Amino acid sequence: MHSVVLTATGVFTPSEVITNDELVEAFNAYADLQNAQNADAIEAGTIAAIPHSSSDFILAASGIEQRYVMSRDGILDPTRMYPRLPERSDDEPSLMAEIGVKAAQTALDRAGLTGADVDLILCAASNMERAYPAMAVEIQQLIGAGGMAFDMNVACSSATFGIQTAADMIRAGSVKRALVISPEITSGHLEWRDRDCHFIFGDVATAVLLERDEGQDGFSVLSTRCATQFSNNIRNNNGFLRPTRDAMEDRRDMRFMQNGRKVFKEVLPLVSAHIANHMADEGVEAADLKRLWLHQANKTMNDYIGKKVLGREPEAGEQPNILQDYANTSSAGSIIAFDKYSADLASGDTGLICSFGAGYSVGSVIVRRK
Ligand code: CO8
Repeated sequence: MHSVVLTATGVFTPSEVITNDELVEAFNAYADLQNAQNADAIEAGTIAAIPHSSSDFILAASGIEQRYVMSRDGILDPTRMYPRLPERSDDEPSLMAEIGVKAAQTALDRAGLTGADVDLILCAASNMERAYPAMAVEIQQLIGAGGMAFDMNVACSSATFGIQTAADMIRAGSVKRALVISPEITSGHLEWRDRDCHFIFGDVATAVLLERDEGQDGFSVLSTRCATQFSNNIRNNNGFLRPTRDAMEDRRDMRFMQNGRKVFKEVLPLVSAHIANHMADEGVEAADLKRLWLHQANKTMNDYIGKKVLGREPEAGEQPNILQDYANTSSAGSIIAFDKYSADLASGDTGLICSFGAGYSVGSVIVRRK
C-alpha cells in the first residue's frame, strides 16, 4: 500500500457578490409584487401573503453575511429571482468544467505540476450540469490529464467522499495523482423565492490535489472515513424522469428543499459521533488536533461541533469559518476553509476536515503536516 499526500488546493471565487441587504431588498420587492398580484386571494384567505425576509434574521440564524455568485442580476431581479447564465454550444467548455479547471489550475501551479501529471480526475459536486458525458471527463480533456475521470455526487459531502475515493485508489496503486474538483453552482438549484432558504448558498469551485507520497511537502492523509444514512430532510426531486411524469411545470420540489430545524437537530449528533469515533480509532486525542476545517453551513452548528470534538470552546483560529463571506458552498466549504487556513500549521501538526449534508452524508479526513 502506498501513502497519500495532499500537496495543494485551489479555489476559484466568482467576482460577483450579493450582500444580505441586497438579497433581502430583492426578496422583499418580489414578495410585495406577488402579494399585490394575489391581493384578492390573500384578502379571501385562500392563500397566505409572503412575509418579508430580514438581514438581521439571516446573520443571527446562519452567520452568513454575503455570498459569491456566478451572475447576480437575474437573482436580484424581483420579476425573475433566478440567475441568468447564457447557454453555451456543445463546442464550448461547459460552465462547471470552466470553473473547475480554474480551481484545478491553481492547485497544479502551487504543486509545480501540469495536467499531464494527473491520472485521475473526480468531479465531486452536489449537482452536475448535464447527465453525460461526465463533467470530469471534460475537465480531464481541458487540463490535458491522462488516466480516467468520473463524476460523484454526495451533496455537501462530495469533496470528502471524493478524497477518500481518490486516496484509496492511490493507496492501492491504481492511480498516482488525483484531482478532486468541486465546482458548486448552487445558485442554479437554490430556490431564491423561498425566504426560509434564499440566503443559504453561494457559488465557488475548489480542487484538492492528492499524490502518492514520494517525499513531497504537504499534508499526509492519515485516514479517511465516510458514512451515510437516508433522510428526506434535504431533497431535490429534479431528475431525468421528470418529463415522463408530465411534471415540467415550475414546481417547488424541483429545487433545494430542506427541513432546516430537523437537519440541525439530527445532523449535529451524527457528525459529532462520527468525528469522535474516527479520532478514537486512529488514536488521535482532542489535544492533538491543531485545526478543524468543518463544513460551512451554519455558524452555530460549527460552534457546537467544535466544542463537542475539542471538549471545550474552540480558541480563535482553531476552527476557522469562511461561511460569513461565501455562505454555504455545499461540498466546497470545508476545502475553502482548509485552503485559507492551513499554511501556518507546523510539521507534525494534525487537523481534521469534515463535511456533512444531504443523504444524510458525513465524511472526515485526518491530515498531518509533513
Ligand atoms: N427572514 C426572516 N424570518 C425568517 C426567515 C427570513 N429569511 N426565514 C425564516 N424565518 C422565520 C421563520 O418563518 C420562523 O418563524 P416562526 O418562528 O414564526 O415560525 C423563524 O424565522 C425561525 O425559522 P427557522 O426555525 O427555520 O430558523 P432556524 O433558526 O432553524 O434557522 C436555518 C434556519 C439557518 C436554515 C437553520 O435551521 C440551519 O442552518 N439548519 C441546518 C441547515 C443545514 O446544515 N443544511 C445542510 C444543507 S446543505 C446540503 O446538504 C447540500 C445540499 C445540496 C446543495 C443545494 C444547493 C442549492
